[in-house]
Amino acid sequence: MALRTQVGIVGAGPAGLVLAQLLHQAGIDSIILEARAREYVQERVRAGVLEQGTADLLDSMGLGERMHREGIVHHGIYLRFRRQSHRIPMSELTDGRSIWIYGQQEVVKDLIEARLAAGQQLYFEVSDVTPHGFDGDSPRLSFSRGGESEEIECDVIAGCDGFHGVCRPAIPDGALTIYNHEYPFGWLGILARVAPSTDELIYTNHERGFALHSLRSPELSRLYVQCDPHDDIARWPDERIWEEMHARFATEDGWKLDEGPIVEKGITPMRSFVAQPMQYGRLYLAGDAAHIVPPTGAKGLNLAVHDVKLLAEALTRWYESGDDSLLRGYSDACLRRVWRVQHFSWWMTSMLHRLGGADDFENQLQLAQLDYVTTSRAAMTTLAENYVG
Ligand code: FAS
Ligand code: PHB
Repeated sequence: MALRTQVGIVGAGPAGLVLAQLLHQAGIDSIILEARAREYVQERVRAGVLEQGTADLLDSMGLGERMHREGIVHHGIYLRFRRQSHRIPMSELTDGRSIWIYGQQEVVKDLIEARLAAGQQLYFEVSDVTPHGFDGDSPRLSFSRGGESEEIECDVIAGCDGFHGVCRPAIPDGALTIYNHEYPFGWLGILARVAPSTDELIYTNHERGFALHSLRSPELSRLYVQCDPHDDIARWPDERIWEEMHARFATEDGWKLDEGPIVEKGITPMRSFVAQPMQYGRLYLAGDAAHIVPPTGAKGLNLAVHDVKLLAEALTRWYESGDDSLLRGYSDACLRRVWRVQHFSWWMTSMLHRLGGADDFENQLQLAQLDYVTTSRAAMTTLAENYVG
């Protein structure tokens, strides 16, 4: 006997979970299918910065309580180059908008808890998820759960299954235009049980490569260094990681980076990717299923949330009035923000990372750009309004 719902959602990451919550609040029924176990999804260490709009949306969904209690509001960031730090006063430049430091895994925990507490359907550890019939008006999702084959009949499928999911590849060849730009470097990220050595994020351009000092709590630091995207994490013992961090964050005034036990480390390759249009028939792609940005602009999660906010609004209008104009315009509406964010993330990445093989001329251009961004109010404001979203 097939299950029946209005919206079949593939993926319980930020995109799928926020979409399901927004639909639930609009009285629209959905089922989420997630390949991984709940523990895995909730412990995956990924994004750390919420734009003002994302934080406001969590509040509007009644899910901001723990973010307000445990999250940290930031009003600026530092750009560090030539061993000197320069603060970008983002809130001052954007009429008070700020960012929230609140880990993606915490957002996911809050959303899953709310979903299950409301008795809404979310199936973990499913397999063989396959979208069918989305080129007509009776799409279905087949999948396996506990060794049993099952099916969901729905009106619409939301592909929120990330870059390696099954929904985008299910769209017929030739229907999508793919834009893909791979960078010649990746990020080695660590989570260290030590109080952050800074009050706000530090983005560093150094001759040895980019470094970022972020944080998760008063006791937990999140740091990254630019590395070879194909490097093996086994070649990065803690001592080497800290040595590289000290070298890249060093300043003329003797600023000190405190070390602590590294509790998590990993290497993430970097790419810019867009699949358009972000819809095909009754299948709608959202988040990393449709686009990937380099994390330098702290945008991935926030862009995913923006997509599903638009998708939820479009579906709500369609169910309430039969008007499908927003659904028909979903992809175009998302892509305006996607390409703005793609450009900003590429710009931040290009300005801060030492491009392998770049000649001195290109490094001088980066430093000139950094000098301008940290001395011109107009240039600072451009960075600030893109960063806070
Ligand atoms: P997600 O990938 O988060 O979620 C997709 C979900 O679908 C996953 O739970 C997956 O298990 C599930 N799924 C996949 N295939 C499936 C299938 N066949 N059937 C059922 N379920 C399936 N962004 C930032 O802003 N800042 C950062 O610092 C940052 N760091 C990152 C580090 C790493 C290692 C990675 C991979 C990404 C990082 N990102 C960062 C980007 C990240 O935060 C994404 O933008 C964000 O997770 C996007 O959310 P979703 O679109 O929901 O995709
Ligand atoms: C993080 O805290 O994980 C983080 C912050 C800013 C970024 C990327 C990652 O640009």
